[in-house]
Amino acid sequence: MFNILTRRALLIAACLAAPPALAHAATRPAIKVENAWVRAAPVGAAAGAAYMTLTNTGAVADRLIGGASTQATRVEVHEMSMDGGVMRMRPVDGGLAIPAGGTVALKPGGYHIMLIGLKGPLSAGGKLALTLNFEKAGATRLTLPIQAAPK
Ligand SMILES: [Cu+2]
Repeated sequence: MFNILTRRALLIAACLAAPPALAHAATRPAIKVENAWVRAAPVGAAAGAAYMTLTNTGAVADRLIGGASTQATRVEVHEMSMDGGVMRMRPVDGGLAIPAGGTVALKPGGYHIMLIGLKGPLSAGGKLALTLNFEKAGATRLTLPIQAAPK
């Protein structure tokens, strides 16, 4: 009798422990970064751009709100758009939304990470350390290959 009760108590304890763990996982977005690269920039270039594919594998929407790099003064999330027949770029207002389960591509001619105030050239074959800041997922540290053209 004592044994059965103990076993039941252990089962109940195991069941009670499970839901909070699941709930915690569901409220945290998880961002997967793929195909990340930085476009090579020559000596004297003021700015550079980084591209990648971001997938939110979590159940909650998130936003890419900015970043940082030791190789640039400022890191911003930009978008390209046509303005009176002229291609312009500007910071994305309020950050780049990444819906739960969604994928957002940052690519030439569209969204990109702008590296402003380069502290040196971005040489093809080299690497760039970049931290991306997400509103909910927090900071993600990346090391991106520097390339002359898309993979
Ligand atoms: Cu830009």
